[in-house]
Amino acid sequence: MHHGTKLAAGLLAIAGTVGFASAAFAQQPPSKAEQSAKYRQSVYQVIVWNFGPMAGAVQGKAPYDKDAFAKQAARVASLTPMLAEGFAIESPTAPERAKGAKASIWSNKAEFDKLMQDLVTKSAALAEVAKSGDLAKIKPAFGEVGQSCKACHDKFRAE
Ligand code: ASC
Repeated sequence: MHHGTKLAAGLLAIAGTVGFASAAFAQQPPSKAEQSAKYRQSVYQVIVWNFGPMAGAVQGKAPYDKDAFAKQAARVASLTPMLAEGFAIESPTAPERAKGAKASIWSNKAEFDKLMQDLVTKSAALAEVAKSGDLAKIKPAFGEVGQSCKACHDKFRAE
């Protein structure tokens, strides 16, 4: 190989390595807003995972299992107070997602917080009554949680 060619090849290899390294560095860590959105979406996902089977039992589409239902209700009640943290900083959901947080959450935060607190209260009440195994009392308590979900979705969730 010609001396000049060898030098050029070496420089190219170095340039390639530097380019690769800087591309890796250019990969920015997710912003606080992105982390917040991901966090709350994760919590909602775990809530939905546990809420679905309860809905089935209440609607008579699945057998009612007292212990399973009480466990699911307790999980939901422990998760709902975690949601507010995911909305602490302004972070509307990226528009490419099918559903998500509207920007109006942050311009109307007092109303949003009130609806969120209602969910916390109603889900705690459901977890409490679920321990009884008394479906006649569980059904309306479950309905209250569903209404609470819906009230916030109607106002603050983009579809
Ligand atoms: C669900 C679910 C909701 C609520 C809501 C209740 O199972 O995913 O968002 O119930 O539809 O009205």
